[in-house]
Amino acid sequence: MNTYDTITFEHNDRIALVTINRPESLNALNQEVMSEVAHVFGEIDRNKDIAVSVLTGEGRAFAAGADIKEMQPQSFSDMYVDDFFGLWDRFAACRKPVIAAVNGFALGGGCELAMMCDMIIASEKAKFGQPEIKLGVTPGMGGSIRLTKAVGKAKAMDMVLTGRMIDAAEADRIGLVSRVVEHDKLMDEAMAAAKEIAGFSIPSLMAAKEMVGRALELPTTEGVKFERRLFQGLFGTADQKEGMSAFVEKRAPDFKDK
Ligand code: CO8
Repeated sequence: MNTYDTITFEHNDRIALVTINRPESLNALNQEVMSEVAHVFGEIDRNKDIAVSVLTGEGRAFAAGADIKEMQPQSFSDMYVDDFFGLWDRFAACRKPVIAAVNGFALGGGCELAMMCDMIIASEKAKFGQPEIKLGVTPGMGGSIRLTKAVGKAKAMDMVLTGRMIDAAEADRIGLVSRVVEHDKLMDEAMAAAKEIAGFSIPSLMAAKEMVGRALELPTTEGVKFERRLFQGLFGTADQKEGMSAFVEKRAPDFKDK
């Protein structure tokens, strides 16, 4: 078992819970957080006992962005040669479903991190924004792409050009989040969604995540073909036989992730 300094990690009953734990800086994402999150999600991907994860933040933020104090002195060559923040691609490449439980501020890189997840369940107190323009920069962790794909040009331009924060109700209205729930029930609701997902077969969950992810990248005809191949491929699993037999026999399925 690895120990981490800037995150906590636990897992039970096929569900991993990862919490960013720098509340004194509103969970600002520095390189250590990035390395630890990338590492733990690599472990989660490999761990056959984990089907789904929940990612949240300690305190009053999910994450208030990349750590401005760490970035402030960096030069272009520092950023470019080190591929600064490139490791976040490893998190985005996690093949199992990840639910962001957004408990407060999700700003800049924090909003971008939430958007790398597969579902966003937001507390009614959550706030989303891409305020980088106020710092003389722009989104840099995929926000210009993922936000535009999630909410369309009109809202993405509004958020990226003005840097204004939106509340959970607006985030829900524009399709940025999956669900908004009462603040005190956030973790219960996120864990309940995770529990539902964790009851399914890991191969089918991975296929579902992969095909919806590809839907955003591929032209429609290619996406439909990709989906069909994955769907057909699932007929090579024992869990397809079990899931469909259980339906026919009017009983609960007993999936084996095979
Ligand atoms: N970085 C570093 N420290 C932070 C950050 C941050 N992003 N956000 C908050 N903190 C720190 C504050 O400095 C403060 O520390 P201290 O007590 O030592 O002064 C502590 O957290 C608490 O914050 P505040 O006192 O400011 O709390 P408020 O409730 O008054 O305000 C806000 C909350 C509105 C969230 C405010 O903290 C804020 O505006 N934070 C910055 C938000 C922001 O601009 N985020 C975008 C950062 S840039 C970015 O994310 C780029 C991502 C792409 C990088 C890709 C690289 C390739």
